[in-house]
Amino acid sequence: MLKFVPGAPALLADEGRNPTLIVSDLHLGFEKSLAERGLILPTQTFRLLERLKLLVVQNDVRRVIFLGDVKHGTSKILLHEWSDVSSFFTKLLEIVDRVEIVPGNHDGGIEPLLPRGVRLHSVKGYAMSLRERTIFLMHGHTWPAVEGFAAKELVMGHHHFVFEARDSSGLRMREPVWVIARWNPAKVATSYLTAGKKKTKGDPIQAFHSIYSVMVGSPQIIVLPTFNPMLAGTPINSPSHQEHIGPLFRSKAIDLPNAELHLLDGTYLGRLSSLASR
Ligand SMILES: [Mn+2]
Repeated sequence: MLKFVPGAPALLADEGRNPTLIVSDLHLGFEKSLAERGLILPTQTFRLLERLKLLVVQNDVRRVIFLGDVKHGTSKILLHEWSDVSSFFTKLLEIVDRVEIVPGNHDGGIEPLLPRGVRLHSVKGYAMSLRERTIFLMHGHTWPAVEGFAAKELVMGHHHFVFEARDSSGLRMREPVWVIARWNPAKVATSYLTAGKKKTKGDPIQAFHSIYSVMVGSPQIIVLPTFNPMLAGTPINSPSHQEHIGPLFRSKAIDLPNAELHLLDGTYLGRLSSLASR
């Protein structure tokens, strides 16, 4: 069972006594890129660590899984990331047994920064068994591994979704949102087959099954808001912002009009189709 942590951009995968905490998009070291644009901010790494530790303690967590973009620098490792990222994980490992990362597009070259004991999963995601169910965990910048198409739940980050509203005087407010959606199985199968340059004649779900031996299901898709509250968001109700759109959303197989939006405190905003024009 997956539970939303009230007031926090975090999920608990409940396996009985000690649930697993799932978070995404910390972008450790993001202050550096702000400094390049003139905004000087002290390092936020250890504030984020304290937030995380609080959730660990409050929920008796023994295992933490990061759904990518743990760090901010992409192609090359920025100098200050060496010490910050390492000590972040070293300190986290002092209070939990297991720390795991499903890498995102910002996590290139992260391996040498990680202390022993941190497990790195495939960039295509990780199938987590939770009692009889499989929950597929991924970052969201790539297609999931084929086994992800059969999961009961698909959890990802990457998109940094926020809900944007304007009041009558033109003031803009943005709030991080949980996005819960479904895909059209035939459409997603077609898009994946097309992306892989496979023939798509006939029933795409059958074609997918005969090539990959996986039956495309109809998972509940959950998109995590960023754990780092200081990142710029992508307004899901404003189509002009497409910066973080991964292949799943780009394929248009996800039923966005019927996607359900919730604020971090649990407030249900409604379906996107009823909110988009505000
Ligand atoms: Mn990302």
